[in-house]
Amino acid sequence: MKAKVILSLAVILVIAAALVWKTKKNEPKPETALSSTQQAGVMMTTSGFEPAELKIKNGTTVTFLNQDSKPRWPASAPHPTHTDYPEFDPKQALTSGQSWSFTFEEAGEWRYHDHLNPTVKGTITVE
Ligand SMILES: [Cu+2]
Repeated sequence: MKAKVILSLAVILVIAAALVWKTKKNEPKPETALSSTQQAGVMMTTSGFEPAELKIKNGTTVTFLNQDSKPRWPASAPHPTHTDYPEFDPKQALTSGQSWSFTFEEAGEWRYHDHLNPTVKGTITVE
């Protein structure tokens, strides 16, 4: 009688283990899931860029959202030429509520500023 109970328990355990293994096998690999959805955001408010310092993986798309009432213009250092990373520049101001997305494809520590108010600064580190 005891042996039968132990045998039944063993069978249940084997079935449970097989089910867990099968479920795990069907899960997408974390690397695959991340590579297609690398997103980050920077808000532009009266107090500047939030966060002012951001660290991202290469290939990440950063969306700059103007939450200020005044126009804002995120752009690569140095002001006014933006030559460090020329593509990191929407080439026009973002009005209140407007956003601009840029995909960083070069590793480095990219300093930037608000072109309309160059003392407002931030840094995006691309690894
Ligand atoms: Cu500038």
